[in-house]
Amino acid sequence: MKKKVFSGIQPTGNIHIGNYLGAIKNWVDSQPDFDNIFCVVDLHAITVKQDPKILKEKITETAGLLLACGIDAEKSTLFVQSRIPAHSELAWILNCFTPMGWMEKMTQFKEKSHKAKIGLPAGRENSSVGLFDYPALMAADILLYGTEAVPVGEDQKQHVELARDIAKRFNSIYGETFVLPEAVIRKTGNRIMGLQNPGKKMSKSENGEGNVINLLDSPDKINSKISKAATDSGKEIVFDKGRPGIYNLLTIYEMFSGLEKKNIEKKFGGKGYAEFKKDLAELVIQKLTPIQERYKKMASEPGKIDEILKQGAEKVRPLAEKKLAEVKSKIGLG
Ligand code: AQP
Repeated sequence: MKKKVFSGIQPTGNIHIGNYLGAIKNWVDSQPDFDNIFCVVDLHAITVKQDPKILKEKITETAGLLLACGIDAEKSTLFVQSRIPAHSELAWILNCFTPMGWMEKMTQFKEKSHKAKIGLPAGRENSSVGLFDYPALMAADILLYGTEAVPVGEDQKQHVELARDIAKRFNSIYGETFVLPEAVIRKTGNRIMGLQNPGKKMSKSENGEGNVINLLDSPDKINSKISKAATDSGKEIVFDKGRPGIYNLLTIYEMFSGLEKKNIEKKFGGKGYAEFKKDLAELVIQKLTPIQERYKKMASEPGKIDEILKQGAEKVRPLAEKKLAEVKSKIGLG
């Protein structure tokens, strides 16, 4: 029996190399070994303000990019979260078993809440209850499918741990119901930082354009963004965590090239930042070009991505409904 894996991505903007190196690449590589379910988590996306027309486009684009990155619909299941109402229903039930104190400890809410706009005047009230409660929905996503492993970037580890705690609590009250999930985090690339502000993670919605390399960026854009990326006043091209700019660029190089750290340092020993950045840009362009080509081909075939998503939803629906029925019956709602 293959291990059950679930992971999701928000259609909140342009998918970037942080999402790719921290999560998607892991998902693609793990396909032969695991029983995978991947989800475009659009209900999570609406925890912050979205333009409905753009959101609709981004749902399809995100799914198309996952497929272009190598998610194979024959080996893995890909669907859109809101098409399976059991996610929302289980999230509500889990809310009622989650102590406020547990939710209040979530650092992502603290980081996002002051920027998360839902259209009210400036101030703390600008963040939605949904943003605060995001981890309960994520727990529902994971627990509905008997998930054992959740491959994510470092930023989502705390949410997976919360899902595990909620599952444990529910099981201790009602008996064995949920499988306890574990976060799977890559040793390298689990937190790709912004190019201009390497003190903050690369993010779809929170950084300026120059901070992020999007999977669909043109070669010119990639060249320009990498050439302007922050380094420092030092000269040596070495993996030194005390020099976050160059460390981040080297990590991106390591992830895309598959070379070992010591070999990368050797390759660029005695060379300057400009030469390293030029090589890095070439490497990123070389790795992203096939993804972009596959994406363009897929996007040019009307209805193809939607059909894959429809089939994915039909595959997971009975699993989700069965687990929800079990939960409802145990708590007296069935
Ligand atoms: N900078 C990052 N480095 C490594 N992994 C990352 N991930 C996100 N940013 C980085 C991982 O990508 C997966 C999908 O992320 P998400 O869309 O669910 O939401 P997020 O973590 O909030 O990502 P963003 O890009 O920062 O989106 P916004 O700006 O909309 O919040 C996750 O596994 C995540 O860990």
